[in-house]
Amino acid sequence: GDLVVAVCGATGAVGREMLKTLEQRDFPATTVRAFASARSAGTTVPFKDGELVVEELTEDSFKGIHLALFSAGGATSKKFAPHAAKAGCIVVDNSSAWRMDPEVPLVVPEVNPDDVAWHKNIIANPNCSTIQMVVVLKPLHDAAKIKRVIVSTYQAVSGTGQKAITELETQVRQLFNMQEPEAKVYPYQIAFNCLPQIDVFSEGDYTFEEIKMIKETAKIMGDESIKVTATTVRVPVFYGHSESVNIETEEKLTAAQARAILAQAPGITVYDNPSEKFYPMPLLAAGEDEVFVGRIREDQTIDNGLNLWIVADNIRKGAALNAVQIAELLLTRGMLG
Ligand code: A2P
Ligand code: 11C
Repeated sequence: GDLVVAVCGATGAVGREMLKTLEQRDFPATTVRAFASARSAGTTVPFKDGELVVEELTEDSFKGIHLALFSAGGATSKKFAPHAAKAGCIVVDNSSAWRMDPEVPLVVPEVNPDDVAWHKNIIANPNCSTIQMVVVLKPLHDAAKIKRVIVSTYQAVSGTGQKAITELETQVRQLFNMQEPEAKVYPYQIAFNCLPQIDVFSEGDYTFEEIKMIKETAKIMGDESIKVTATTVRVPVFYGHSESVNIETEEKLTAAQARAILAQAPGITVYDNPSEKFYPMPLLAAGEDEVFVGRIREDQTIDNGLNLWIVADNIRKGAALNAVQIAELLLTRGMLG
């Protein structure tokens, strides 16, 4: 039968990647439509061998659409997703608008695929830095029960969207031309700098990005007992988030055991050979589907602890790919079309 798919926010960094991912994975849509704001209605975005004409997203856009992948910011999702859901369209939403709503499943297919079962037409895609971390934490938790996680992130500018990609590029050009770099998207210059602030400051002087990592991890893993603390940092990298992750477990896991468990787990590539200087890096992970993990070693300051270095393409596994995988899960389970 018919399977009509909409990408809402199709002109953005993630929206474009969603279209590319639908194409690359041969998602069986009969029609794909591209939506964005009135500003870009009438422009085109590349899809397959041609292009799609961008349509303005309105409350009445969802008639006849079976599935909508949203990546147009929290405010747009808050406003339009309920209209889509009401029209019988299933929304997979990449914004933070619905993630902590108890009526909305928050899904990473490698971790909690069964949570799609209870959706009410809105399913949330987690934050990119959370997704790549839980893909790795889940198999270790199943094996040895994680008690505590300490994570520090090194996040690419593409996480902020297209305008931040342009800002880093422009600042680098300005600096090489002896000009004063202009900071518009970030509060400070991002070129050749690191900003220990992602999103706004909130409770207890944690940033909202840090709070997302803490709360989303508990919801996805379905275990409130895992304690998470986070420091999230923006670095001058275009694509690929990196994370230094320290875990404390109930049971002992040696580094070799952890490596073996992760090598078997879905969605993960263990890339860990210090003697050959093999370790994950953003330049290695960019454009790839897998979550890369390396630098796996025992924490010598506690009985049961491990250190890990986790890298993934934040636009792919962190956003577009995870959303399309959720859609594929709906298809496999006969919940779509
Ligand atoms: P537009 O290009 O028309 O502004 P990014 O995260 O890369 O900044 O992209 C954000 C995406 O969300 C863009 O596709 C943008 O479209 C879209 N968007 C922003 N506001 C709205 C809105 N009110 N309705 C629909 N799409 C929106
Ligand atoms: C970043 N993690 O790298 C953010 C982007 O909640 O979906 C994604 C924000 C979100 O800036």
